[in-house]
Amino acid sequence: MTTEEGVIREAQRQRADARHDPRLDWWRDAKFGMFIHWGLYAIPAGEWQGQAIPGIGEWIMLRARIPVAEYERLAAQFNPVQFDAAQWVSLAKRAGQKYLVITAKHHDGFCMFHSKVGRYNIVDATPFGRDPMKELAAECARQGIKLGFYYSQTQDWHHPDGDGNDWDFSPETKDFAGYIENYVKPQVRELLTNYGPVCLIWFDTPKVITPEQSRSLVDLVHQLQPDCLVNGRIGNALGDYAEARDNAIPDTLVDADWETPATINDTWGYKRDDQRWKSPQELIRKLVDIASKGGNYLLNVGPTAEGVIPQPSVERLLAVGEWLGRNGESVYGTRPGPLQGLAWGRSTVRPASGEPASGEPASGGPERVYLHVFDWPAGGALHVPLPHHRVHRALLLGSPPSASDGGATLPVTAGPEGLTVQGPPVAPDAVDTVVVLELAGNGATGPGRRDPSR
Ligand code: H79
Repeated sequence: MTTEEGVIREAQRQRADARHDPRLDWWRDAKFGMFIHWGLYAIPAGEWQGQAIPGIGEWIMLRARIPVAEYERLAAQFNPVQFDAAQWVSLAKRAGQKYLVITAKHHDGFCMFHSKVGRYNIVDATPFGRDPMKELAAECARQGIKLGFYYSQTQDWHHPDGDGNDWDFSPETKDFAGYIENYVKPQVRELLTNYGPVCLIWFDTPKVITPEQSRSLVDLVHQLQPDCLVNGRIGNALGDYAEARDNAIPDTLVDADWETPATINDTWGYKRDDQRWKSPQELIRKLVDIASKGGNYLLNVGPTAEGVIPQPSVERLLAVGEWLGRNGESVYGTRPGPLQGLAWGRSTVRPASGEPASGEPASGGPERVYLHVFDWPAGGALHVPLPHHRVHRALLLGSPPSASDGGATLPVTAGPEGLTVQGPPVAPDAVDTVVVLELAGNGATGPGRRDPSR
């Protein structure tokens, strides 16, 4: 068994130069994105011919072995009149998400964009007749959020030569190379030509794709839009950053550009009976956990066939956004903190000014270490194992910045085992109280420090 960290490190080892690629700067600072899985599978919503189909909702065609001719008929019913691009983008913004990635084509092969390569797409095959990707691209530009597309490059259960459908098509007679050349590439070209700047293409489940095919897709993306990132699931250890397994968070810091794609409940595509919603606390702590280990959190919503993002998702995203509204400084633009494996929480760090994190106000000062306290100590005395650093001051994030304000700074005492920060007896925030340590001088604190030679 390979560990999750092992998978990511292996991917990164093969592209060591990428660690400092400035094309990823915005993405490294973003930390939090919205994933949207939306397609025909939202109509059956986990149920086929009166049977509940186990597993994730967007896999229903495979799990129920639905013939292409039958599944295709869903398109004639797809009319998401409640779809409102402005609302979706606004939700992502209020949640504090900095980029949005939506399924342009998932494994079922149905194109949620207007493709000229075939008619199995939302404009040509549904009564809806609109191109939601166009509308989202316009709204993302208007509201200032980056847009990326999920595109299933290997699995396509609708295309006779795509991978995965062995109930309609015989695997022996498939021309997979022809499918990549004559279908995938023209569609990737459409996505990168017709929708303005695309921040990334999110490929998935590489399976049988060859190194040459992966390479040629990466090259095509970069040729069309040099700044467009490619995620690691293009396969064959290529791509601009590494992807953790679905819903998997590494146990330890990973020195790589990596991302965890994750669900709020269990499914990606809308599934009516999946009500196993994670709590806001769980989501906030996962975001912080991921940021503290150097990753990004791409958190999914699965809108209904009417075009509505389920209310439990909305509520949770707004709760995360509310927390970020007060504590965003400790997440956006940060790097893994000097303290890893803390019993009571996590740490992130903002490098001293002169190394500003793009998109955030320059810190204009010393290095700031953020202590994310999940489990507030009884009595409020927080032990911080940072023995070699002199702390200029400690304060609760969100309290007035003036050092003369007695309510803002917290008393710090140094001992042989580290520092003790005296906070209030009761946790100011039961989910995650952020204590800021401002380090005196040019503190070089380890994992979060950038190599000044690069
Ligand atoms: O797009 C989402 C998933 O559909 C996709 N990746 C995320 C981002 C994904 N592709 N493959 N997988 C996830 C792994 C799929 C595993 C399972 Fe199954 C699908 C388990 C149950 C359904 C395949 C079919 C394995 C068992 C039955």
